[in-house]
Amino acid sequence: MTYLAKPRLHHPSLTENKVGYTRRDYEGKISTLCAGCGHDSISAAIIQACWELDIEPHRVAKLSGIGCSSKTPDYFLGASHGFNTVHGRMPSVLTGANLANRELLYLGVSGDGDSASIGLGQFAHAMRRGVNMVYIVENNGVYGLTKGQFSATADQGSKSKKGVVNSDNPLDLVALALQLGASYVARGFSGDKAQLVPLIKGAIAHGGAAFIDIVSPCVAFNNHAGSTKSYDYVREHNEAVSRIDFISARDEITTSYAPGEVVEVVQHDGSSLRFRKLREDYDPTDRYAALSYMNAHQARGEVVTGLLYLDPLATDLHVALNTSETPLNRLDASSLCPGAQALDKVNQSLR
Ligand SMILES: Cc1ncc(C[n+]2csc(CCOP(=O)(O)OP(=O)(O)O)c2C)c(N)n1
Ligand code: SF4
Ligand SMILES: [Mg+2]
Repeated sequence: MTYLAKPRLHHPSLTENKVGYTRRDYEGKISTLCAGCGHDSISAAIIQACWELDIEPHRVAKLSGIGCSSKTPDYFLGASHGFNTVHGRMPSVLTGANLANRELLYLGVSGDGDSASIGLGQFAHAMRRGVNMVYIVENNGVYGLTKGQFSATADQGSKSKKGVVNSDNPLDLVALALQLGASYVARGFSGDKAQLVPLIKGAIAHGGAAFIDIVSPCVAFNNHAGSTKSYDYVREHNEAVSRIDFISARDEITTSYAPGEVVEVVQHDGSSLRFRKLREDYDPTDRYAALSYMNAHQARGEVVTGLLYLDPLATDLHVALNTSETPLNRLDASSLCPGAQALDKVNQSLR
């Protein structure tokens, strides 16, 4: 059941994007997740974002840990590079791969158990180092794969399916990502594809550590009354700060806006994000204001979604380490190991 391949037949009339691929070319195997699982909607949003951005599938590396969420890279971008790592260890494997080959687009897919429990240290260091990646947490508040134990992101006072009340304080990965220096921080909802697709596109175009926490209900273990990660709860308490339109550097601008209706932020690659403010008092370029806005609204039980923070001029780990422009995996042996004389010179400079 786990490895059902999809038929490769494509209808001849399917629309191709600018690099000659149809949307089906961005799909993967048939999902074996529960029908209605939020994670499948996130896979669909990733497929749509990559197709619309004209990304060649072989330019993407998908990495994940362990969990239902971490299984999903098998269900999208079947022609991309993939690495299903150990539970909670995706960030360090992604960091290593990124350092070896800076030319791929790195997509880390994880769960709240994978990133907020066993992988919390790894999550923190990837964020603070500014690894150029899109890091997605498919957050359902439970360990879905191991049958529904509360995870570290479950809200205090929320109830399990069997009525047990969670007494622990929750850990908020968005707040942590903001504190740790991530330069693109968003929260989405798997049930709101119109919001999710531009959030993912903006993260792909971003040139630093991009983090998206996506509330993704687990229909098997955490979609009942009393859960704060259920479809009903999130729909009723969703407090979207903005609607964003993503415009790639090549797109022709066809829509016009009345002055003051949108705020436009241009990223380093020439793409731009246009924010239609839904909350007048929200400033997505102020990290600390974002944190206090979120804390205040979450204390009232609201789920704050949208692009919460963006540093359009962010740089990444390669800039910090001054690595070579040529990916390390393409340097020849003499460049990688320049010999004893070069080593002596380095040692001399440190004396
Ligand atoms: C080292 C290790 N410890 C524990 C497990 C058992 N385990 C597998 S998945 C999982 C939690 C997954 O939860 P989450 O990341 O939230 O993913 P979900 O299934 O909810 O999408 C655990 C504890 C494991 N596979 N490896
Ligand atoms: S157990 Fe939950 S998280 Fe796992 S596939 Fe089913 S609904 Fe999704
Ligand atoms: Mg989970």
